[in-house]
Amino acid sequence: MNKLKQLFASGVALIFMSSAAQAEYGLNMPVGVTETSRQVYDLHMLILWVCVAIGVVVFGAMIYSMIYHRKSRGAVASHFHESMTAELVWTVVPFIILIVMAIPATKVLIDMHDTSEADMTVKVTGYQWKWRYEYIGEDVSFFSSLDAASNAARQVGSDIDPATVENYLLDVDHPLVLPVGKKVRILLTAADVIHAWWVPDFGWKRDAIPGFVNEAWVKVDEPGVYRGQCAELCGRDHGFMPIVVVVKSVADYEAWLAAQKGAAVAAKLAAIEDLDPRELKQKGKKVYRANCVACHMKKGEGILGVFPAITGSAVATGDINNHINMVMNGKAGTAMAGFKAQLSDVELAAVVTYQRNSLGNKVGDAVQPAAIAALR
Ligand code: HEC
Ligand SMILES: [Cu+2]
Repeated sequence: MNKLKQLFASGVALIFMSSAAQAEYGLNMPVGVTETSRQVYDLHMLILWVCVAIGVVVFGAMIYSMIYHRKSRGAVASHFHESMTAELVWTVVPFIILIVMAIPATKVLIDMHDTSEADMTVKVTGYQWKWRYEYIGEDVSFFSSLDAASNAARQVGSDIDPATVENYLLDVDHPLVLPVGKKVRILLTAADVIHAWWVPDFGWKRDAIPGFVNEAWVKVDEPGVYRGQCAELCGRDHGFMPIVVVVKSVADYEAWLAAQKGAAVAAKLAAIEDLDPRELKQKGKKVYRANCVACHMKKGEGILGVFPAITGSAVATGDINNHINMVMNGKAGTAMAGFKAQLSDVELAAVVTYQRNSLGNKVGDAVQPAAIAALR
């Protein structure tokens, strides 16, 4: 009994004390920032009130009967077996109610799925555990991972208090950027397991399934920052692949897009240049922290029996070509995915060099971005 009381008390405390967290929770669903999300909200309210009306009628009749026709008052149950009228009424009335609800619901669903006449298309691919955004026809694409501050605070044994991290677990390094007021068609797929792309303010959620392409669209009315998360249990770090969409004015969006294209060209140029091994190692550490620690762990110790250690690994201290091949192409049938598509030439060269000369390894060699480019 005492245990139960304790449990109840802590539950109540949770509800009332965490006022900061509470501010995020409303009782109702959010109205959102798109026409679709408003339609969904209106539909939700309509159905809610239909349910309330049905509830009032049904429970009203029940409670009335229980009070005024109870046995102690001498009430005798009436018998109306096989009453044609009753059968008709309780078949036809719910049927009509269902039709009345289905008409607006179908209309909203059709609107939601109508991706025609879009102004632009973005392809979204789910990875364990990050998102990739490709601006179709623009030659701009990038990965979007959990931001460094959240990532550091979430590690086991980290001495950073998550409460001090702004937008903890809800921030990314590279947000999806969209123009305001444009209809954006979104194509969804995944590269490993099933993920789901969900931004509550947009009013929909869609699965990202390997081998399939799902479609959706969004047209945001207000510039702003909208946050969401992967909504499909997709493995160990499922809770660490947030979504951030930054909606900008059309002019700001165009400027951003142009800057991205410039950065892509700069990255290609950088890949031609040879880098100092020290610089490679420094860059490699960042790449490792962002892409490899989840499995191989911060100090390269791995997880015994699950993910091999990098420290002293035969691959990371052996033939460099073998090592490069492992990182670029992964190993089929294991959790070691190929990073060829995810990382640039510089990043791949950096992370391989880092693994060979850090995390307890001291091979002393390095690989240059140009060598990686030649292997593509
Ligand atoms: C999702 C988990 C996961 C992530 C993330 C991951 N790896 Fe691996 N890695 C594995 C597994 C599992 C193996 C063992 C594959 C096998 O069975 O040979 C492996 C093996 C390796 C090996 C060979 C180690 C050995 O001695 O067998 C290297 C090198 C390596 N990974 C590098 C990387 C790099 C570099 C990154 C980041 C860019 C990375 N890995 C990210 C799971 C992962
Ligand atoms: Cu996911």
